[in-house]
Amino acid sequence: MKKQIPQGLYSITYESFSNGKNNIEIVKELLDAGIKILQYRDKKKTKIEKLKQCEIIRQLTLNYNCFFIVNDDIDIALSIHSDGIHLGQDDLPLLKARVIVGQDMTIGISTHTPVQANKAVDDGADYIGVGPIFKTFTKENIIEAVGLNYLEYCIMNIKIPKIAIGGIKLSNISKIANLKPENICMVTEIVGATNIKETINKAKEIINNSY
Ligand code: TZP
Ligand code: MG
Repeated sequence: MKKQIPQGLYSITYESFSNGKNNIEIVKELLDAGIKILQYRDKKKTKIEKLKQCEIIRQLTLNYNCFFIVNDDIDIALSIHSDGIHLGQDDLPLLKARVIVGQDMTIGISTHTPVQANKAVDDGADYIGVGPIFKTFTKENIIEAVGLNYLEYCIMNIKIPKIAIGGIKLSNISKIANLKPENICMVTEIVGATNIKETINKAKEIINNSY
């Protein structure tokens, strides 16, 4: 059976922005701080390096009852039995991915325009990424910010869960939280924080106060 995606803060790994800590160390901190939805994303490692980290993280996320999503690598996702896979617009198309992963695995799709969002829904996505809302230097191929308007469009028109992402910091998260997307993702603000737990607690407080 397909697992329900938890609402709230959505975390993504990014080792090179993690103050010298590796993904495993970061994930342990995230789980201890109560993160309930986590995506493994690493654009620099080899397949075998990613697999080894994902095997460890799968066990940790099971121990902490955290929903675990793998970015890009469908083969890794299947072999470690992750809860989900996240794909971008240039990855294997959703309909092809669905044939491979089956009905029970969650598929998330990054979207940047209303056309992409509606297509993701029509093709059976379980959630969409909505962004980058603000300018971000975290993504390798920097995409122009899509702005709050696109998030507003998705909130009004897209019925599956929406994950707001891109350039979101403690300083601007309330602008996002006020629109009440199901999930909000901050990448570097969390993995690069001096005190990860404190940053997560502050973000949760802002999100909770807006509901
Ligand atoms: N997809 C859209 S923006 C982004 C990804 C993976 C990176 C967001 O990182 P940050 O550090 O929260 O701006
Ligand atoms: Mg991808």
